[in-house]
Amino acid sequence: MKRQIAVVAGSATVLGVLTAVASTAARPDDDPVRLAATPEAVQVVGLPCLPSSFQLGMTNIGSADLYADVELAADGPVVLDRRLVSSWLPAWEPDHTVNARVGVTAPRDAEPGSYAVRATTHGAEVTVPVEVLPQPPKGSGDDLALGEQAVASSTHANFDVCGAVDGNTNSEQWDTLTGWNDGTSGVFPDTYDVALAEPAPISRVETWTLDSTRYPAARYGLRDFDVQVRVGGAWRTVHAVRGNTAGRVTSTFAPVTADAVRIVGLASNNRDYSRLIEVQVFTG
Ligand SMILES: [Ca+2]
Repeated sequence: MKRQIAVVAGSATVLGVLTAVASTAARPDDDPVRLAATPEAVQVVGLPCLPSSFQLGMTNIGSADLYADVELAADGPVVLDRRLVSSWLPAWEPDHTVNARVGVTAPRDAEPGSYAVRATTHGAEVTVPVEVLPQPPKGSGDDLALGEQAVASSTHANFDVCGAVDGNTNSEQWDTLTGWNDGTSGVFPDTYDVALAEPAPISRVETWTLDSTRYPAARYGLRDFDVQVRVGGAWRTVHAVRGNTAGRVTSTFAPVTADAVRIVGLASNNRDYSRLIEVQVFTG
């Protein structure tokens, strides 16, 4: 006991000392919780709609049920969507891992580099390396919508509103959260907005609706929709698409300086949902 007190004596506060001593006294040294992360390392880009995550795995390898509090901390510019994961961990046999999703983001001005997330509980710790990647180019010929903040009138529970700005246009991967599906079956219009990082003289929008082998656009894609741009806070239609059966629709128009783009879904070919696999915005 003397040695334990000596170890924590360097703590900055009296509260810290009391907490440390209390927890040391209450728990055995060999706390039977094991922590793991899947994947073991994470990459993140400092854009609002390119979220990363890992699954925190908590395993009780002991013979008694327990309640675990796992504290999470990130260094550098890395931001976590939770600081604490609490879970009841029954002493299942064989050992059973309980997983909790931890969202990882970085601000737009984050310095690219190597950082880490640490998850700790009594007697166990796991470190998750986090690589903050450089920003993708957003110049002429680049997709200005990539990773930017998307907002929709509604989003089906099985989808992520960011799926249609994640850079993936492959409809065959529709079920991997790379598409957006509205949440109001049979009710139109639906809107999907992307806010650009800054106003830009845009002249082309590529709208990718669902078009896979199993779900062809002619049966499941957006049939009627308006492409709009936001100028001075007002939405302006730059292309009215009607009777579409293609997976990709290119809208070109005279350059207009706008700070957001909206797809207004008016009807789909099977009359239930608006579905987008990607929305891309270009200045040229
Ligand atoms: Ca996508």
